[in-house]
Amino acid sequence: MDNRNLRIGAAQLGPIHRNETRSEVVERLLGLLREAHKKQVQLIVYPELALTTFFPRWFIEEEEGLSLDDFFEKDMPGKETRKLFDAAKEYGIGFCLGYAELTDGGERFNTQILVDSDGSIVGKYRKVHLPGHEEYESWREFQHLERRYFQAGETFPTWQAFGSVVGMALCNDRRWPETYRCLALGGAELILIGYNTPIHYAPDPTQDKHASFHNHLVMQAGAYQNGCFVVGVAKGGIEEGVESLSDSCIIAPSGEIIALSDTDGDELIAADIDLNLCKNYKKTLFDFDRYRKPESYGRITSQTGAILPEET
Ligand code: CDT
Repeated sequence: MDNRNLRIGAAQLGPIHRNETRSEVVERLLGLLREAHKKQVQLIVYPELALTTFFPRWFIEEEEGLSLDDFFEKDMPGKETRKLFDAAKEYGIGFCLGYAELTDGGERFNTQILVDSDGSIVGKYRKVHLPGHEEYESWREFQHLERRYFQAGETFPTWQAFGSVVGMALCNDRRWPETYRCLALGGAELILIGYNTPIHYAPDPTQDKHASFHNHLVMQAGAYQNGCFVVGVAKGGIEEGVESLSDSCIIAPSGEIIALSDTDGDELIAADIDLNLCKNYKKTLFDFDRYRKPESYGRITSQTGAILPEET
């Protein structure tokens, strides 16, 4: 069988503060890219909304001097991000980057792109599962207004790239098994996930102490149950007073974590992955063709919430 090794990097970011300019952030991304180049990384993955602070924590209409558009990109590459595309192309490194997208038609998405080693965009994913709420909620210490600021994406596409089949997901998507299964049904062997996860979960703070465990639990299960490599990349640390989870990792199809960050700041972790390992799982225990029972899974797509049996 052909050798299908890939050296992959997860470029965790520490906090990005509100007054940090795009150019300053791009310099940080370039620093991690240079480190990746030194380590001969072929594909580097940056977090969700990697160009700005995690602005859904604010009800922006009420914030003095803040405009929602300031956090969005109209062009990709744009004036400042062009430098990242050029440098990555020069090094021959592919990358995956999350950002807030404003389309020509005025639509807003939480988006992640996959860029090939020649600098061309091969794939664009728009976040499907938008967590949080739509309106200002005064009882919260901070807001989580993704449902106000973004429109939901619709599908989980996959792409032939980097000698593999690649899929992407963003943050809250990683908690839903449907994400991984849809991507794996599109042949994904490599799933790239950026995230911003505030450790304090206001609707149920008893979950706060499990933030790290839940993060790894869902991605390790997604990798194993679908015979995929999963790369989870955080923007962590204390950003504008809100602590977010770090714990970026690279996970093998066995479900094992093979690389793990150990800081809350800008940090590159890397691993050599053998994409042929996916077959060990995809052609045995999780041989979809042989063992899946879609005729028994109708509820997955025909209903949203639970429908209880009638009481007897
Ligand atoms: N960015 C993102 O999707 N964060 C959510 C936070 C929890 S819900 C308010 C997450 O699932 O990590």
